[in-house]
Amino acid sequence: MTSVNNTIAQLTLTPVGDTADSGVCTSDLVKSPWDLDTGLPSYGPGSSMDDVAPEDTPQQGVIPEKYRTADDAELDERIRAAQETLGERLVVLGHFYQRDEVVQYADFIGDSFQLANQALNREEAEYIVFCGVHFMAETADILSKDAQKVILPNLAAGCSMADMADESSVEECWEQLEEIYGTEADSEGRVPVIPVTYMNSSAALKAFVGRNGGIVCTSSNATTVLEWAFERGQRVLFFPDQHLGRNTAKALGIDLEQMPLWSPAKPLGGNTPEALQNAKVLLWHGFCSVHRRFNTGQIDKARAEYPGVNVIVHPECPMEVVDAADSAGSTDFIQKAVAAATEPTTFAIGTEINMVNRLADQYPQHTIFCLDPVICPCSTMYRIHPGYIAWVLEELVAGRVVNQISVPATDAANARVALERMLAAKP
Ligand code: CIZ
Repeated sequence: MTSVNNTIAQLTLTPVGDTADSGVCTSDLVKSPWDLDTGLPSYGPGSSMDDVAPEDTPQQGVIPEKYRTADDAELDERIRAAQETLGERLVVLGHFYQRDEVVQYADFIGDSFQLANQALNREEAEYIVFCGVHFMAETADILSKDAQKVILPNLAAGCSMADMADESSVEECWEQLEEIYGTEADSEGRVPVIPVTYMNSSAALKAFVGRNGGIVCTSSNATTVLEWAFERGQRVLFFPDQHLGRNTAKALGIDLEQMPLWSPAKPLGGNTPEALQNAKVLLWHGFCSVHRRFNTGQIDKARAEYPGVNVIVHPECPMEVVDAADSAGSTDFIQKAVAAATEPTTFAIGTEINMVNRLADQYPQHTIFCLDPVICPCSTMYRIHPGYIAWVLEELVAGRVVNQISVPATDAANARVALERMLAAKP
């Protein structure tokens, strides 16, 4: 069986497809992220390069030249030596979407749910170096013990989807919803609205849902979390990812007409009071720039070229893509689906390219390729580079903590409530 292994070798890539962004996507970031880390707020080359980054997006300062000019072998030596010196005092966590050059140093690789559990349970580690993006490091800080320090190797590793819902817009939305629905529970004790935030959101928003009776979800437990919410509320405000919200609610049998989109810049989110009265799930106008690139044309093409292909996509993809796929699920679901195939199978996968390429390498008996022929990586995940890892680790060896992610105590306490509800709601 051939392994169709997509690479990120192209430097200038023109997106295709009706839902793709209009700009040009480049993978220059792969080589030298520090060239981008001194400029204006932006997500850098990659899938979210056309998204507007908030003014206060964390920026990464310049790191010493020795890390910027070192070759792969030298960085490898430095990182491994520092890991050896720090021993049990250090744990390195890596997200599935990180590239291989990074995850090779991880003590544990997983999705945000699994990584949150690691942060909760690695009590022996003084330092948690998080190879992922900002909201994941915040979650690790919230769940870990006070004495533990969480470090994000590059502060510019954010998430454009998480930035699409900010605290003040959500508070404003909440006030409008309270005016429409009131605050009284119905005869079954269900409150008018339960806020549900996707893990891909700031700690401030996790705190918001914590203090308003809500809960966090990830793509691996969104169904369980929505069921939890409907036991306690008449409807749900779901942010920031409209697609995960819509796909999950639709699978639970909720009518599309009862899922209005909430556009934060418009009064009542752009809805009529009647539409809001009828609503079961209010979907925030947010999306993942990697996953919205997938379209049904790509699925048709895969089916035409590879009869019998098994198409698996992530639920952050648009609804019509999820509907046209054979199955949809989180990164953990995708990984398990490939691992479970006993016969050589062709898989067309709709999620971030690093994970697809890793699966293709791990399972050479299968043909595995990314549905999107234009390799447009997650720009923020790419901000983590071995050069930054070497820098933060050698600073730790020298007794200095750089790039610590520390959530203010009040937010941390409220966010923890929402996260613990999620961990407890696990099926
Ligand atoms: O939850 C995560 O880690 C993300 C971003 C996706 C997934 O499906 O695991």
